[in-house]
Amino acid sequence: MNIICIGAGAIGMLVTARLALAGANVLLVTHSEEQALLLNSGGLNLLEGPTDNPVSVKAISYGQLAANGGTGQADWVLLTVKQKHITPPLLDIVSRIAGDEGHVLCFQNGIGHVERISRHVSAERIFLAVTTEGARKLGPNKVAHTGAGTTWIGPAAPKPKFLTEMGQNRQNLIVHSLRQGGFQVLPSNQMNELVWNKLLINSVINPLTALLRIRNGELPAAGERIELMRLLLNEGISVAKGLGIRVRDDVWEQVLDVCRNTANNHSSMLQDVQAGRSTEIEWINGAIVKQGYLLHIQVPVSETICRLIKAAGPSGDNHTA
Ligand code: KPL
Repeated sequence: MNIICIGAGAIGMLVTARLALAGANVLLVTHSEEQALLLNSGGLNLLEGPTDNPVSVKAISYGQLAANGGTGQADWVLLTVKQKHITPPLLDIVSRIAGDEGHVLCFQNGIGHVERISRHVSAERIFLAVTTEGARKLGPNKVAHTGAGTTWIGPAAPKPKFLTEMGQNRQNLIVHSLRQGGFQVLPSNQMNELVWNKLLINSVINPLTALLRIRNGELPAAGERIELMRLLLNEGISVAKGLGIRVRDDVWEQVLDVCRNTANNHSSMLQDVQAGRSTEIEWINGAIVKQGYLLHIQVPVSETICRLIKAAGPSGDNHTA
């Protein structure tokens, strides 16, 4: 089975390294040519606890992949880029390398990408992954596995009848490969619910840690912080329920658990803000605001938080999804 992983960030590098170690045929697509060269010549350093494992990987830059014209090279395209990088030119490449039968597995935080991808790849071939694996990119050829988690995989389309026989076979293959790579993987036909539950958690932790410039473990402190966490979560829950999504009863405890379990982490949004990059706010809290508007549900705190994060981003970041 041919796997092409597009996006050499923390999750893309972790997944590629583990798959390569397990003997899978995997190609990692990087943003820059320098990173591809570095990975091809020196391998990828995977830090698992105190152990530094050099892993031999194959890499190609996005530019080289765009120029080389091949179609149908991938049985699975693992899309590990951020939401903002899922652009029409990238999707043209995805659709070319997936050909008529390749399937796409999306690892993004937030929502909004499936609609964009389905303009290029037929809906029944789009799958979602929700993962609680912890990973931190330490350099262009170095990633730390900061915590073992669970990864749920299933079709993006809300109705399981969308899982065709080919989709089912392909799902079995990718689940098997990822398990061979040492990940705990669970197939699911309720990806929409899992995505929304993760979105609710991210909608609380990511913007608040980014605005307050604190680690995840420092967020649930008594007083204003807890108040803001609850206000954001309650707005998100109202919108999710308005959409008919089943929200877990213990979602508040889950938020607190994630803060505890990832206490030392800088959230991805804090990392973006600190690096002067635009953030994923539009696809997380922005999605709550957009859906709230459509459902006539007031979400004033989410609206203000979106504005504050955009104002803190590069040139007042007015990127829209
Ligand atoms: O997913 C995350 C992120 O940073 O994007 C959390 C769960 C908040 C862990 O840092």
